[in-house]
Amino acid sequence: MTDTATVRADAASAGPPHPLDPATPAEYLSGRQIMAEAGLLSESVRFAYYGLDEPARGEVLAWDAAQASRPGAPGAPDRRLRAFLIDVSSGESTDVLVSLTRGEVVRRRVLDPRTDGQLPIITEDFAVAEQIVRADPQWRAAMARRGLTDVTKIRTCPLTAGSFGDEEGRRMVRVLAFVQADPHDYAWSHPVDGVAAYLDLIERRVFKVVDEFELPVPAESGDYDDSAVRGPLRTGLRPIEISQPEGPSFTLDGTSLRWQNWSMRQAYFDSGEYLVGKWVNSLELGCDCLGEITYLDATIPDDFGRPGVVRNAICIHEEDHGILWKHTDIFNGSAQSRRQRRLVVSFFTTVGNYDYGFYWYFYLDGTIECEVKMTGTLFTAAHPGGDYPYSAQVAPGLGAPVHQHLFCARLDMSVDGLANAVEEVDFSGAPVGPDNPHGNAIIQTVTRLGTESEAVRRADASRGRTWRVISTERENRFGQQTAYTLHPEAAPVLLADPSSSISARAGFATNHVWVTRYDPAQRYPAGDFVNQHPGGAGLPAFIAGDRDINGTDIVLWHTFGPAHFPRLEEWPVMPVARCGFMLRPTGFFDRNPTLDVPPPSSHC
Ligand SMILES: [Cu+2]
Repeated sequence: MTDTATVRADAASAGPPHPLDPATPAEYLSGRQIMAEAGLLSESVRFAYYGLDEPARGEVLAWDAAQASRPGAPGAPDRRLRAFLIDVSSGESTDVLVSLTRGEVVRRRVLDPRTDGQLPIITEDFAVAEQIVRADPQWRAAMARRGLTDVTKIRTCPLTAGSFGDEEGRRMVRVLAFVQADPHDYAWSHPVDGVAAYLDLIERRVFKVVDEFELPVPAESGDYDDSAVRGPLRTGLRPIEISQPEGPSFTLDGTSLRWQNWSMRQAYFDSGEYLVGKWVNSLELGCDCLGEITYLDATIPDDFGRPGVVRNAICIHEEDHGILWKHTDIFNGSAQSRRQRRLVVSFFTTVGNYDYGFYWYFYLDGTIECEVKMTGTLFTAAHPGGDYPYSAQVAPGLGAPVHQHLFCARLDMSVDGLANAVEEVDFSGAPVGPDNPHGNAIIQTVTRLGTESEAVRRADASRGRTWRVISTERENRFGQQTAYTLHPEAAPVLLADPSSSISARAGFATNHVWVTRYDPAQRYPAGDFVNQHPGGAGLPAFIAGDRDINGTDIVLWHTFGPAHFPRLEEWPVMPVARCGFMLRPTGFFDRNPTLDVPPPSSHC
């Protein structure tokens, strides 16, 4: 194999489908048929979301155990798809659950948008918004006042509306404008500030135009494809080639991925106002990924619930990761080192102006790392010049607001079985006393989090705070409970005022850690329906019962991500910024689990 070789994963596994396998095109079509027969799919109905409804963890474990003892045994959990249906003529929004196994609709709930929020933005909303806004007389007048009379040269950006009390149950977006003088122009360079069109997506009309102030449209081009903007391409970068002459060290059977002492399955789901997985990129070998790459395609349904395939959506490969361990012994003269290596499972998605890469790393020493790569372009507005605390000037008259990227990982933990508990671990200096006469001793303080309300926690970098998920049933050779530790980055939690709408709507983001009792219905940290939700859903609601989390089946939720004051160097396209967290074994193994890793070559 060479560095340009690509291996396509064989989607068909030898065994029966696993309950966590992604839905296939045939399953999407079959689910669609069931909904059509139940009268749910009129001509004006669109799919705002359509995906696998993951079976409860207990059902999956039971099925795994049954297959291990008797391969091919029956008893797979009910195979279900979940669909969010929006009738674009009436606005009726429905949450539907379909059983493929039983061939029927098993649940159908019509949402009340005032309390439940709205379904995610659908693909056609982008084109519909531009068409309607461009035709609106009041908005055209606002543009004309700024000298912008050719509306075909104005691009519109439909932003989810949030919840500020002016929505009255409408399904709506707030539309901002950017000038794109010609098809290759970079619209983000030219925001038309001070004007927002409020668009009702069901009535298909602009019901309000806010025209607050007038600032010049920034003129400088940000088109980084234009040699006049970027200058001549630099030289001197000689090729880097990565080759694995014997192929990668992992195997993929269907969605069952095995590498070293790891085994895992891939299931994906989607979330948010615009969705994330829906906008997954098709990756290109040699451009997005280098080396010995295995790709998985993704099946993504469109607005009509018809399955489409995104080629090369998920990238799986191995990476050298520098030194694993190394020591030169001053007494016995032994000098040895080992290379670290990691299995990488990743995808990239484009959500509006930003491009996000989600990377999961699995290391030889049992470490799991999640890394989010943030790139793409800054969301821009006009900048008034001078010292202005709310945004950074990145080009003349062009500002990029100070903002936060806050992600929440739902970590469905099972450390050595289902009976787990979480401990908060802080470092501190021990007080001076008979045990510590010189005041130089350092100790760890361990606090068990007993209930959901006790487990709403913030990181504390000054104490090196981590959280340890322990098995309450299994012990290591010293009788300590086996554990995995969450290492946070301790960036700020949500900085918006506690009285703000966003604070209520993104309650999950007001703390770094939450722990809940496992509940298959509690999957999304801001609740199931984020778009225009008035607030209070998700984690704050999940913990309202203050359940016992000590020695039971738990879920650990971790909020992470940076506060971002844009740099000049991030315009017009942003070099990748990274954030994430690590999970490291802590007394999970009885000693360094990588002593058996061979030296990288015979002369080492
Ligand atoms: Cu940012």
